[in-house]
Amino acid sequence: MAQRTLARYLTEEQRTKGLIPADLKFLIEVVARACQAISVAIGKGSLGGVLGEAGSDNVQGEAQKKLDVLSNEILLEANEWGGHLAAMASEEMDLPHLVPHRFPKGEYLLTFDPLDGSSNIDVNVSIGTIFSVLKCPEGADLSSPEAAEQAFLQPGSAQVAAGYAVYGPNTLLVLTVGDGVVVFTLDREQGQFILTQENVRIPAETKEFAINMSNQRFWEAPVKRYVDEMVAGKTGPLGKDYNMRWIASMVADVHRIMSRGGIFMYPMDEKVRDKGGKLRLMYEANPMAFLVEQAGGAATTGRERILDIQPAKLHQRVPVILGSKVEVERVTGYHAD
Ligand code: AHM
Ligand code: MG
Repeated sequence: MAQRTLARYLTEEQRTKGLIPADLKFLIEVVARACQAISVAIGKGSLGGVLGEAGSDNVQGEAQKKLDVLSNEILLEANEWGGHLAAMASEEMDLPHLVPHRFPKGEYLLTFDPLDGSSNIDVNVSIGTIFSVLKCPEGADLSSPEAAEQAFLQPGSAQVAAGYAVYGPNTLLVLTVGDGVVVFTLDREQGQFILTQENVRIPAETKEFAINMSNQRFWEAPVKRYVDEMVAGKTGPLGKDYNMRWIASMVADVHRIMSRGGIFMYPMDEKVRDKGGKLRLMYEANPMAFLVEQAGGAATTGRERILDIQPAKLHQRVPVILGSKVEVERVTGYHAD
């Protein structure tokens, strides 16, 4: 059977289900091309002179790597001329990026973490790009970057598409337009993303958890209890042995869960309490929560469904617990106890 490229998949989805208007199709293809360019830059590593520090800090006060900055530029440049976007926002930029006046404006808003897993960039461990697409509200004030922030402050349930690219041994694009989750693999010779998995399902039960155990002493009681119970194994209250994995790239950890189940937690802890959590709502938690729910999993802060949160600011942080439904519901239940 003929290979289904990303373009063909999007065209056929629109034809049969009417879910992907032309502008959204174009947007997803542009983001995918940008991810291809990022994949090429990452693939060159030291030979391309792209590793190491950029010498600057982002709005969150984190040191930027050269590849953080480069990936951000690739996504901005790819997306600003096509007429499909009203504005973009990124982990690496304080304020939204408006489409320059010389280009037409479209009806979508795009947010992204251009290169997630910063601590893994220079050590050749999987990293990724995360993105989320919203509709720009009618009459939104886009007169300045400051004013435009308001247009982005929509709950994750309003997302029309979300996805991530994972740059690992393979480069994959994992996508949802609200009709399940599909996976494309980059064919490096052809320069095309090819559909390699449809109808991704996260098993409801799991024996694998992902959490940064070095934060244990800072966790809240419900998470402490849950991890203690998992570590207690077969003879503990959960009655089974668990395995632990922590890559410290959310994209890679979530992709493992997409592939074989598991639970991922960056919960509230005393170190991050004044910031609201570690991970960012708009371009990390929301797109991942949308994907995970579309694959039959669940995503909460421990106290509420992530997709229900009404954001108060662009760079808002939240606690994140996501993955296999039974386990996410268990630890969310412990928060309610
Ligand atoms: P980043 O956006 O600066 O890369 O930070 C987000 C990353 C996630 O990918 C990952 O889950 C987490 O931070 C790792 O945190 P830690 O370094 O505490 O293990
Ligand atoms: Mg990130």
